[in-house]
Amino acid sequence: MRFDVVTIFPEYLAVLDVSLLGRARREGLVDVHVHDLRDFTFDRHRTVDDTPYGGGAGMVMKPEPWALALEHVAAQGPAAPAEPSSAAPGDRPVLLVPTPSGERFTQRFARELAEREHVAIACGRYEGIDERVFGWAEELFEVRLVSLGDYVLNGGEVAALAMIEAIGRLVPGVVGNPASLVEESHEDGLLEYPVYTKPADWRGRAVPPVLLSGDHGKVAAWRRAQQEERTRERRPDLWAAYDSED
Ligand code: 6GU
Repeated sequence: MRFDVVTIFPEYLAVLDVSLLGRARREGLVDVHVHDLRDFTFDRHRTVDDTPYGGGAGMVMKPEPWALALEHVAAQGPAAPAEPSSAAPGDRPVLLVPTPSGERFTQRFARELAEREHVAIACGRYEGIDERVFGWAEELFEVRLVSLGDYVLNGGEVAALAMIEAIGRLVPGVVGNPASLVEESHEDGLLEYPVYTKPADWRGRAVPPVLLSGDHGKVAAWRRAQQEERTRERRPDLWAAYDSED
């Protein structure tokens, strides 16, 4: 699968070269291209922002560099149509726009995106991108404004890294043992159970005896109970949604 990230801080994405995703890139499982928004400006100062209509604090990202950058990205995608307007909605690549005013990015959403061939990410800075860009981009992309949670980051880059990791690790082959993907927090609507390794007694703290019993049924029941207890205590919101399912 291919990711294209547009940002004014391309060096921010350098960490994608390391760790699991770095290996996946070298093995050709995940292809990540980073583009500098300023390469799509033509003035001496490579200007990407301007003052907001209606007044107010801060600066707004100008629409035209975004249009040029996103046209460039759409034309590079794995399934770029010769004539963009002939693309059916299902074949458009996805454009993720990280913003605290977006819909929540969840494990379910990550799973859906891991099935796509091409995901573009538009990292805004300042007070945001001129709103008209999102409507304009619908012709080329399925546009989704997404938020990681209810707090504010300075720009979309850290969110882009988080989303690329969350999506990329679900691409077959990226995580060595696929079984480790199913027994994880959020995969079944519950938080993960606690885990332990040797020694069985560590600084006076014992591993829960059931885990040493060799009784797989008992272990599974204990883990399930732990998942439920943690979810109830730490994430009442998830627990309410889970509890109302059955
Ligand atoms: Cl996705 N972007 C920004 N800029 N801030 C955020 C966020 C995203 N999610 C939470 N805060």
